[in-house]
Amino acid sequence: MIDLDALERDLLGQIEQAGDEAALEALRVAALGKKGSVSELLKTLGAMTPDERRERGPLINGLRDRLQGAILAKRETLAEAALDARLAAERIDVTLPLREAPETRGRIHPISQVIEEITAIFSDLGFSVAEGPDIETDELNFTALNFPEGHPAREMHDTFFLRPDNFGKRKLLRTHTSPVQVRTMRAKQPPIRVIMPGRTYRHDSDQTHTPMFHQVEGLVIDRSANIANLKWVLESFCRAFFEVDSVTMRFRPSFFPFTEPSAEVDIQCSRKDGELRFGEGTDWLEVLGCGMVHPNVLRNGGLDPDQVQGFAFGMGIDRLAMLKYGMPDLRPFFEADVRWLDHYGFRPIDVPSLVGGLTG
Ligand code: 2NL
Repeated sequence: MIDLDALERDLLGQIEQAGDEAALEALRVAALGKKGSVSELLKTLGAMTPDERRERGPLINGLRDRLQGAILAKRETLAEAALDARLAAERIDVTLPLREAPETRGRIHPISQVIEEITAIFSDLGFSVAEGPDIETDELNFTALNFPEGHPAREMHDTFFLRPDNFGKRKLLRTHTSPVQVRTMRAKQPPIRVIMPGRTYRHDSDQTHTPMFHQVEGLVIDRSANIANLKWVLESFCRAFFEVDSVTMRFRPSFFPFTEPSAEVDIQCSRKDGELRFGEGTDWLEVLGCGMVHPNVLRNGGLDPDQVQGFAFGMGIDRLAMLKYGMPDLRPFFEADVRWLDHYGFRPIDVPSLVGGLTG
């Protein structure tokens, strides 16, 4: 006859040792399942004499009940242990700083920021914004702007030319944003007050030049637009852009084929301990070029120089960004280095406006 005490010790020992719920379930099936060892023992009761059954019945049933109890208790212990392990593994430290969402994590490139600043300032002065294609015709980039055919000024621009088309006409990457001004003159009637920011291209590359750079030009045309108006517009712009109460400007005579007279404009500044300050000091910093629109350019734009006149100006955005934000080198502007952008970039919510403050 089978030793029930030994069987119970053995099974209880195994239950105690079960490492997880699957092992425990396997033990339950092996003992109490349909063909389990204890179930088989219960089946033997039927073939016993009534006396035997009276003696063995309670023993085997008792064994089954204790095993069931032990399995139930062990199952609870294992479930608790599994939950503890999961809680430990999935623990979240709520005191850690939040990772920023993409819309606040991203940075606006300084050039985009400066274009927005310039646009905000000129919008306030009543200018609208125009844009044009980067690939232009020779006619719009040069001829209409009073660069005569074969004139050395065309060479001075170090132009990138595209392959000539079937008619022998070669397009080019615009060397300045002025073609947009001609397009504007041809499309709109004066009064015209418009700025055009955009990419421009010249075959030039060193510490202070990149083959692609950014310009903004402005154009004002009406019956009486004059040099006094030009000076006021440029002074207002510089005060707003450099965020100072007053600037002293110097207009030096210069030459551009598309303006007459022409001037280059410096603003007064000081350099103390490597820090550049505007509106004071004894140094001069060149910031832009300007002039009265040449009568030939007005004519090429479909306007009558006896009826209307105007002024125009142009400046390099990249250089303005470097000056304003103290960036010593132009080249990282176009290297797409996220670490540089993290340092010099602007938060997307810092939208420049004259009421909110240009740079917050
Ligand atoms: C500079 C100087 C300038 C203009 C751009 C212009 C355009 C037309 C007619 C007349 Cl359609 N002028 N643009 C005028 C003077 C100067 O740019 O140093 N730019 C970076």
